[in-house]
Amino acid sequence: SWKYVLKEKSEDMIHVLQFPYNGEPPRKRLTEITNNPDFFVRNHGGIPEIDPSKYFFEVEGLVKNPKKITLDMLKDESIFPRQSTVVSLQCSGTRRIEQIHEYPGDGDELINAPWGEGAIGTARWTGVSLKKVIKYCGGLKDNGAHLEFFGADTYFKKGQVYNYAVSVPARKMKVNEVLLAWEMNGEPLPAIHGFPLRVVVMGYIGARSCKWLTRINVIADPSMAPVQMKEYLYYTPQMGKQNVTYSNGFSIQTMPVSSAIMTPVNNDVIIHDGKITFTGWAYSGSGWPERVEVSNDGGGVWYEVPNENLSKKYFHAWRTWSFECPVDAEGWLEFCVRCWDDALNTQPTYVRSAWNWDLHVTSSCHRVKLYSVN
Ligand code: MTE
Ligand code: MO
Repeated sequence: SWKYVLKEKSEDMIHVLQFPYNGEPPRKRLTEITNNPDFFVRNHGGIPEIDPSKYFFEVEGLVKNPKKITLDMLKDESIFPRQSTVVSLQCSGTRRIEQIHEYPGDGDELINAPWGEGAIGTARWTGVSLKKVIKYCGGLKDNGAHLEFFGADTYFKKGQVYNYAVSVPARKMKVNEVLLAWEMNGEPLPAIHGFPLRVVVMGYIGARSCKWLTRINVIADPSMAPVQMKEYLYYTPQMGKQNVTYSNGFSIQTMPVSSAIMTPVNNDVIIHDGKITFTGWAYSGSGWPERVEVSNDGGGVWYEVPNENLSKKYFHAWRTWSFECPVDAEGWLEFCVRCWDDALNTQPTYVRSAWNWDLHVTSSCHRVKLYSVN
């Protein structure tokens, strides 16, 4: 994978894991549309090399007319209408480092990546809605309720080799929230992001957006593959090693509302005239990020970020924001951010109320400590 990291990623990527390669950009590179070289990378195994001229994917299982579909067919606008949509992808491990600092436990994810605020990014993805592809295949059979995606990459877990595989409920496809994409921000998908074709599932955990797609299998129940059944499970905060089993975790799908401060960063010394400028992102997998608030005293008093300081609204993308926060006090101060979405969902105040055994979905208010010189 290193060859692709050098070729396709920015020099200042933070390498979170060497192999499988996992990396995130420094926070300041999280722009409204994230540049491809700055987009975080989450891999379970290696990066497969695929010849696009020989490439096809299969649609099979509980579908009326199983088919093999090549890239040329998918790009043929007389068969499939093309769609271009701005979508954020967020790994459920985003900001895991805060849970590790709270209490690392000894769950499976301990061997996993200690992500910061950068395991999320936003791109304009171009491709074809999976709904059109399923329609082309005659539609689902009556008991076809889940769509299982297979990647060309293999990975190892506990001595066994697997192909990457995950599934999403068919209703997600029916509402046009699953895209098969070959372009990322107007460029062919970089190899490291799934060339030649990947799935983009809007509003869901990044794990469902299968890269290097080889097969779509329509099934009656969620995928039995280990990534679906044994990873990306959320346990209640009371559960620990005495009582955690795969069957009592629930599968993470829609991402909750969350946000983060991108600048300044923790421990910065800020010399100012009564105002400190903050930038950040805010995202909700189930709706629109409507309101962002910043606190200058650890979550007591909240200031609303004016709407004109929030970037454009896209249904399945974050909004980046900036805010000049009033600050009178001097010395070490704790600032934090929270977002509200259009269903009035907001974030837990402290990381301990979001803590869970596998250290997923750190959606509590993001905090930075700054030294204020006024
Ligand atoms: N698809 C395949 N085939 N293999 C993988 O390891 N990782 C998933 C998902 N799709 C993965 C995959 C996870 S956990 C995430 S968060 C996203 O890809 C990350 O997408 P990116 O690397 O393009 O940012
Ligand atoms: Mo992920």
